[in-house]
Amino acid sequence: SGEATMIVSTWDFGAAANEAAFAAMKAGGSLIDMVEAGAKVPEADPANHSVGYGGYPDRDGHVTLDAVIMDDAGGVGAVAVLEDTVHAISVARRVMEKTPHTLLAGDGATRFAREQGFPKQNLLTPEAEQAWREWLKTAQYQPVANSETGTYGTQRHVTPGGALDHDTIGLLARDASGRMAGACTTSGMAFKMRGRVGDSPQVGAGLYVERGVGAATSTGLGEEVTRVSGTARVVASMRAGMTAQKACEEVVRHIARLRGDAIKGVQVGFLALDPRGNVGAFCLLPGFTYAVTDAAGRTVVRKAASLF
Ligand code: SD4
Repeated sequence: SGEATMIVSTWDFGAAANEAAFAAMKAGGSLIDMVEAGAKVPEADPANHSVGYGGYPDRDGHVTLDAVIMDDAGGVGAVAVLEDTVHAISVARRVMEKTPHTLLAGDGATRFAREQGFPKQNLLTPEAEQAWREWLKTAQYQPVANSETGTYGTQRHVTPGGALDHDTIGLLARDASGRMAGACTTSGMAFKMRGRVGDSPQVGAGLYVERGVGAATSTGLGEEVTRVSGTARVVASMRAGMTAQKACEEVVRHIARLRGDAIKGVQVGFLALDPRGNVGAFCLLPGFTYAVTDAAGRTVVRKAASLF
């Protein structure tokens, strides 16, 4: 059951992130500390080609990161198209804490990261560069549906069409009193256009948190989430009385109705948490998994139900 869930995150590699978030809580950290610590795990992992270091680049060969962090008291910070910095989520947190703004993008975001002392680092690993060079042979932008094999880190691969599985992390946490926070971080869709911003760093698309109501995050083809303000919609449905599960189902059905054939073969998944620790998850296509950690620190990976 979802009773007393403390941390949930997208995909099976979320389990390692949840463990880091739980450890941050045990060390006396705040909810923001927890979600930041969790998001940093895949950001630093070169085997994850969709987040941070080792992420696949845009079509011009630049790795550009999108991230957002949010609490339930109006605190929001985000970065989009951030370059040369591993921990986009930590830069997003600095935007929240040190600037009068909620989102910095592009060169300004990268410059802010340098000013804040984040080390400059090339994020393009030899492996990611090789995948990009392979992709350049056809240069077809064809995002394919994400799906999990059930083993950490093995689910991302280039398909014959040149597209690949691509998994963002969205992480939601609550404390024993029902306060909540969330984080979402990604390198976005592989081989995207330069300057493309996905759903992940946009409040109400990749992440939304509302005190006393719920929190939601998304993964999959970001344009399909941004188009409908997906996580804002999930939380609005919860405010109107739907369970976290029903709210995730409602937005997925809405996207399918709205888009019809345009979303054939496209994956979008939503994950939601309410202040009592009930979890909801739903997606367009089979294969979306999520990691759930309870108040005792036990983590399990579950498979979300899908519309198709
Ligand atoms: C994006 N939503 O940039 C992200 C990608 C993703 O699992 O979630 N992949 O569109």
